Amino acid sequence: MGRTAQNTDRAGTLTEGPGPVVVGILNVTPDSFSDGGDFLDPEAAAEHAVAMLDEGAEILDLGGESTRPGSDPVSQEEEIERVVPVLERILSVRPEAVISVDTYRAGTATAVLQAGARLINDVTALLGDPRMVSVVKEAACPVILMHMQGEPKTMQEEPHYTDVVREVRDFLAKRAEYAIAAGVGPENVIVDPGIGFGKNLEHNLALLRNLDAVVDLGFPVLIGASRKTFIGRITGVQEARDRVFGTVAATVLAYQQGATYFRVHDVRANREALAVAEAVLHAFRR
Ligand code: HH2
Repeated sequence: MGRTAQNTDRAGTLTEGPGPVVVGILNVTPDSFSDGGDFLDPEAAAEHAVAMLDEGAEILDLGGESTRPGSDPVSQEEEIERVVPVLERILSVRPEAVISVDTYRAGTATAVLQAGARLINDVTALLGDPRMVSVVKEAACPVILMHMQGEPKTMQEEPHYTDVVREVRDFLAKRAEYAIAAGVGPENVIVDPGIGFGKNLEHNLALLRNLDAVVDLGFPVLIGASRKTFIGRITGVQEARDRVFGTVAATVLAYQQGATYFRVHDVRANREALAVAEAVLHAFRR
């Protein structure tokens, strides 16, 4: 998955590895925190998807249920009804599009994989539905395992850690071990520290500053910082859709520390920033 390029390790040595991969976000929901309601109509959603592909998104991540703080779950039927028509429409115009679906429900995952999705993004790291692990194993598809403390409804009320970096890293190591023991190919595991999922500003910053602890697990790392509240807290930008500059800073710093996948709303801005970061990091270092 993704392009092959030369990466620079922390000692500045050139090594073979995947180039940065931009994952464009498409929320087919009425209540997502920054684009809720924008893409409920399958035609509008597919149009936005194609625009993101043209701007350089290598993967599209479709979501049919918001996981923003305070959000309520939807039924599996509703989730499938929201996502599958959009997925089919995108693939009818761009059959080569690589589509991931943001779901923790095995039934939804089965339906979307059948409809042509190629990755599953599980914000519960396979804890939300005991049948999910066999679905991704059978499909032999990549799965994103994300860390979250608590659940979306209440996760931001009082997040608490003794050592957030160690706890998140240990959780991801255990979930990857569980997936692999159940038959998921190690090459199909992607891990994600879950920026903003049961984490306050200090927790998010600690994770972004010490991302090497997660990178060192040896799995590709995905970062989802796009337009999130912590960026608004730092920059003072209230409107989520205006947080693009702060998002780009988080993307570039995470890339420099070894993250590979960047789940973002603003594809062009992040793609261009990553191209410059990649060029600088691959330049000859004396
Ligand atoms: N963040 C969101 C949703 N899904 N998945 C992964 N793997 N990592 C993330 O950081 C992540 C995610 C929340 O952002 P968004 O999709 O924009 O909003 P909402 O959950 O309100 O639909």
